[in-house]
Amino acid sequence: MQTQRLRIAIQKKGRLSKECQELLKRCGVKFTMVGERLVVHAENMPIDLLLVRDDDIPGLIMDGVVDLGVIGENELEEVCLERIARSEPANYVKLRRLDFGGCRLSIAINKGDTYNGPQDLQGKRIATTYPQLVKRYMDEQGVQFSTCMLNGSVEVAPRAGLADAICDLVSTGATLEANGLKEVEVILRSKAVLIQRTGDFCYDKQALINRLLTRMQGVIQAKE
Ligand code: PRT
Ligand code: ZN
Repeated sequence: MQTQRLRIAIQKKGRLSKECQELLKRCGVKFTMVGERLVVHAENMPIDLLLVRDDDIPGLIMDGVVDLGVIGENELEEVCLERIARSEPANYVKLRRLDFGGCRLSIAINKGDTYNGPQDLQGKRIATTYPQLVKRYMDEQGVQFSTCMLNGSVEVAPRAGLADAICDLVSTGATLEANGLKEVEVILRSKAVLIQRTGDFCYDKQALINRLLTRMQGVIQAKE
């Protein structure tokens, strides 16, 4: 169901939501967040904001349910690999990389363990929320491993005896430090990105996207 209004999916609550809302506001989109609403209508442009869990954003784009979305590259690439593995549509257009949400997806092991390279992970169990990205990396390295899939508390898995290593997002490194872990490999460097569904847009929608992109360019450059 195509609507005339441009649909943009953004994270409802979390590390990307504040900066994402700020960016849209600086681009001149006027809106007010009200309670637990899923859809927020912009007041001055034909734009609807869809407020969802970040995990849902890549799929909403790849299924063509929304027109634009803002998502971390880590989540985007994981979902993409997952959908390819299930033979589901996994297409999208990356419009631009944004200047927030920076982090890296890294493998970490117990501080006391020695490490000379990926081959030291041979036969080990790795706890992660990103099994597809870990598999891609380990396949590239030709190293066999097993997975321990966790959607939270990944950093406690080695201490709890659930895994030998972890692969998780890192920004300052404080969480690894607090859990007696050390970062040994960076497998992905990630930032928030603006993505678009594939397929055609009506003239007005395309013109609105172009206008938003031009403004975004200006907003981001002004900050640099
Ligand atoms: O509820 P919802 O599903 O929408 O949110 P979420 O809990 O899945 O995601 P959220 O809000 O935590 O993160 C959203 C996105 O922010 C991620 O997908 C990344 O693209 C980006 N991002 C940037 C981060 C971090 N930095 C980050 N440091 N996401 C998570 N972390 C976590 C990390 O998992 C670890 O637990 O912060 C901890 C490490 O931080 P340091 O500073 O101690 O290294
Ligand atoms: Zn999430």
